[in-house]
Amino acid sequence: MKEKIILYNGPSSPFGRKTKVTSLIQEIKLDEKIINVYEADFLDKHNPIRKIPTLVVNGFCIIDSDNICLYLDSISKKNTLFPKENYWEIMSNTSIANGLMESVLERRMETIRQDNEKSLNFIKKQEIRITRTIEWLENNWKNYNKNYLTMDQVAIACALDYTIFRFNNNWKKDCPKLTNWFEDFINNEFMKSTSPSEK
Ligand SMILES: N[C@@H](CCC(=O)N[C@@H](CS)C(=O)NCC(=O)O)C(=O)O
Repeated sequence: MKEKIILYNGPSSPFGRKTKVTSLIQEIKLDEKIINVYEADFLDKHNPIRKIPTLVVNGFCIIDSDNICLYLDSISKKNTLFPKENYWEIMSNTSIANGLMESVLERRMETIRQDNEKSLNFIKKQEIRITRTIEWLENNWKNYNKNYLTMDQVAIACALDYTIFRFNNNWKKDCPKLTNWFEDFINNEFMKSTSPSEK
């Protein structure tokens, strides 16, 4: 049976972008619906956590960007983004990128709270984690094979671009290896066509 795949996504979610990019690289056709997750009551019946991305395949729901990427990869005929060789390194680096996305998102959500609800300590904590994580990526950088895409590269690029979108690009001046790689990687069509936007 041909799968009917719906991807509920947002205009700027880095987690959602990771899944959309995976579908483009793995040439999986899906119906992407850009929604406002904060008003998406209908999503609760599929995903009680009510987060994007959420994937619905013939009515069956797949939650969490990592699971969605694994699923899309598993039904593709293209080279896997999760090769057995280096599998755990790829998974671990992907989790580091996810953590960076999470910190940038948490920081952003806190900064837009009203002044009497905002915690400057919390914002500071996220900023320290963001800086430490990007520094770690620079210090542990390995040269990726340009001709073999892996999931961690997609996740790191989405996380860094989201950092620029919601925080700043100060990291570029201190991270030459990461910057060189990133500037090249974002020129891929699957990155250009999925840039985050406000709406
Ligand atoms: N671990 C989840 C995180 C997804 C996530 O945090 N999504 C955010 C948007 S970027 C969301 O839906 N937030 C809605 C909310 O917190 O109410 C994943 O990897 O899919």
